[in-house]
Amino acid sequence: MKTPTQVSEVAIVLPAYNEEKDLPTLLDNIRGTLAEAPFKYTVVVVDDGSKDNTAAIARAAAKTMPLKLIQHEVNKGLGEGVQTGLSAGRHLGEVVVVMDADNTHNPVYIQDMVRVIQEGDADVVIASRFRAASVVQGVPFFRQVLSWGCFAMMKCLLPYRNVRDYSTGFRAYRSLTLGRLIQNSGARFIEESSFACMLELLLSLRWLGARAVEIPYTLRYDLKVGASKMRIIRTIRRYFHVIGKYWCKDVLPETEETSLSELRRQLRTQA
Ligand SMILES: Nc1nc2c(ncn2[C@@H]2O[C@H](COP(=O)(O)OP(=O)(O)O)[C@@H](O)[C@H]2O)c(=O)[nH]1
Ligand SMILES: [Mg+2]
Repeated sequence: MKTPTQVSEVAIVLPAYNEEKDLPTLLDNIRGTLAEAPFKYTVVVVDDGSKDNTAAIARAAAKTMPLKLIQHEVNKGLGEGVQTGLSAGRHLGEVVVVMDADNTHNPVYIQDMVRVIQEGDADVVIASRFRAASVVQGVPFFRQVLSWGCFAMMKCLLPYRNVRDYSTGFRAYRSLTLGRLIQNSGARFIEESSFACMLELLLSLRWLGARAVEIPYTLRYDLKVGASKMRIIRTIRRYFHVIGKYWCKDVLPETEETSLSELRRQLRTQA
């Protein structure tokens, strides 16, 4: 069923930890790219206890563009950063886009993602590395193996209709769907603090029966100046934890949340 939605405002959430090297270029690009957009936007920078000038950069940018800075006093991890950003962002627009603050995700795709939600075909739109027209530049070999591994495991164990890229952070969410998620899971709707939070969030949307659509894009990892914050071994460990948890939810008889169970079962069998 289509759910066409008028989108007049969009929140762009940037979870940021020590991003002083790449954030200024990204903010300039957002300002330039969205100057003529058919919607208003607000950038939400979630500074997660950075020790560098990330917060100062965001504060200075707020004088020249619509930008809200939210700060965690101490570093809480990507999961809490994304949760804080989504919780604030859903009140600032009909759509919330989350993207890396390291200038590897080009804001030029935001309008395409918003259009898909506006046309009513999706509740979450994923900028995917695994579509025919997608290009990945500069990602280390082992990191590519990791995302392919995640894709393969998910296709076998927890397939989500239309989805190939399960672990990327570059996604757009319908705010109403985020509201449903919070209603269902509570204010702490992301439990993972590690990078596996992106997988957890997607699986909780799958569980809700949210519709996903992917668009191709070019990942410019070669533009990244700062170092990656991902702790690879920890992320792999947490992937297994998240996959195990949701796999059990899928196969074990449901003990709670029975109201939507039939709809979920139908959507899962279509996947
Ligand atoms: N809030 C928050 N964001 C983080 C943390 N660690 C990384 N990030 C952000 O998460 C995004 C992804 O991290 P990044 O280093 O780009 O990972 P990579 O692109 O996968 O190598 C970036 O926007 C980071 O600033 C953290 O501890 N807290
Ligand atoms: Mg990145």
